[in-house]
Amino acid sequence: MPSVTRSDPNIIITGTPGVGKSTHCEALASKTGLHHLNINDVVKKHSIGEASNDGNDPNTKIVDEDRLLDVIENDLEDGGQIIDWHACDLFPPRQIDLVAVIRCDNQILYDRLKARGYGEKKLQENLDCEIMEVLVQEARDAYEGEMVVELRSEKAEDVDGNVERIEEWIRSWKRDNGK
Ligand code: DAT
Repeated sequence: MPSVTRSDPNIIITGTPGVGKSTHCEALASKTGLHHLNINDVVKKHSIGEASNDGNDPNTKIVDEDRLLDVIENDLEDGGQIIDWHACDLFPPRQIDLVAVIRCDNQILYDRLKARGYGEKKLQENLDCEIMEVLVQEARDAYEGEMVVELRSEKAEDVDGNVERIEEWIRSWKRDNGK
């Protein structure tokens, strides 16, 4: 393994909208003290999202990925980032240590997205994304196999179990990297 300079790992928490990314990131950040890097907030703060032509949802943004990477470059270099975003293949593999793809049963996901007020078209697109395992495939295409884990987030206790599992992984990353 090449030696890394960051003293804490960078972890991507990804998955279809509504699966529980932010819930996991918040819980993990409060347990570990690592930083919840919410890419939605970064996009808003730096105005690097343009409204898409998708008339279905005015909030859908096309993100300028080059500018996004420029803006977060120093954070990734420092390490200790829990990256909260529904895409993962834009982040340079050399700066990423773990990719957790959050998964959720489709009926539960339907109910969560409905509760968010998603329209039928956007709802169906997101359910298709989950059924087709789009994010799992993207993660497996972009990162080495052992870096990618799938975690289910259907019940409240799933979050606790997943966070404990990632905390254990962080401890072992630190041991392996002499941190
Ligand atoms: P995301 O960030 O992937 O869009 P979220 O963290 O905002 O998802 O979660 C969407 C909703 O689902 C929110 O109301 C919290 C709820 N939720 C997420 N994971 C859950 C779980 N394991 N058990 C119960 N509710 C959960």
